[in-house]
Amino acid sequence: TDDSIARQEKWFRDAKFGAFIHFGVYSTLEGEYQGRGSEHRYSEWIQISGKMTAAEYHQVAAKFNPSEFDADEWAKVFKDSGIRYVVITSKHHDGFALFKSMVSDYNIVDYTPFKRDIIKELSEACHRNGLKFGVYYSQAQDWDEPDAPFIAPRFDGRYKLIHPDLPDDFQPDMDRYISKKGLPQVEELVKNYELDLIWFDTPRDMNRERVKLYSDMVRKHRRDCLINSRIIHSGKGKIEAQYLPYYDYVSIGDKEVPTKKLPLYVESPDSVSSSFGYKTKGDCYYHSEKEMIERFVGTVCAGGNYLLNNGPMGNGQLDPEAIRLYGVIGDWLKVNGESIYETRR
Ligand code: JFZ
Repeated sequence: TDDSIARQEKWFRDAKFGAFIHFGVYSTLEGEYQGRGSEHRYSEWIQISGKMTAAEYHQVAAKFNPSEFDADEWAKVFKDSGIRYVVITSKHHDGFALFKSMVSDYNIVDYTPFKRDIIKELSEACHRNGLKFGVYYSQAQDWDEPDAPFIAPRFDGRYKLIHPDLPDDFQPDMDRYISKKGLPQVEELVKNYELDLIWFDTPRDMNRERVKLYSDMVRKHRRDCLINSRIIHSGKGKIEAQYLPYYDYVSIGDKEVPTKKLPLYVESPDSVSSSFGYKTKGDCYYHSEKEMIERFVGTVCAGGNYLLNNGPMGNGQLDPEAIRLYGVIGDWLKVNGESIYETRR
């Protein structure tokens, strides 16, 4: 583990405050499709909760045009709030990539009128502004790929609803998905972008071999790139030392309080609201200023990093209420930053 600590170049151990960003096709739907789906907490799950077929979702994707997106503006807002690292959804469970990909044309450059590579623009803007940059990549779950089988067991019948043209006897093959899309896209990300970390999620059906494929690919091209623990199931509340070679730090669950000795370092992912993606429909609430400060202070006082999510709007602008809540923590840091940071900037 000495080696992994060295790999981190220590920045993560004293970052304290990061910005998580859930942005994609779902951002334009704001939590509802044809009157359906708004009961789900998370607007980024609209393809499932709105019972959308892949073809319907493609139509929304083909119109995705966040013309107001300005990477430098985002980076400045984060920097002004005392944020030190940024993690954005390069591909969420819907399978749509926010980066130019040769592996699948289901990406923002090839599939939309917008045609700009958001991952490229944001990574450059972050580094220009002295922020570390990483991407979220949904490695196990891809609703656009019949082979990525997450929804098959969990959502009875949903599988055929999303992909109605699949033959009845279709057998999902997760290894085929990983070799054809997951792994080559992760290779594109680590080769083509300057990544300080990669954030995997919902590791359903991830076994040792699959995890090793992904982590070896990341390490091969970018030795210093951190990998979070959600690349693999380590058991709820339990941190298994045997999995350590595969990741560098632990992203705890939203309501999880770790009870065992923690390896290396911990990060608590959270959101300014009850959703990760931008949501205006149905039940959705933002946290109060008091809650934001309590959650932030609770995390950093336990020695962790607070990765606070915002969901930008479909037009590409940041959500004004999210900017305000980041500012609340930023103001707290202006007064108290000196006493919590080891390193100055
Ligand atoms: C997952 C995603 O399904 C969700 O859309 C979002 O990206 C979030 C950051 O990650 O949802 C989770 C995964 C794990 C927990 C909670 C929500 N957890 O362990 O408490």
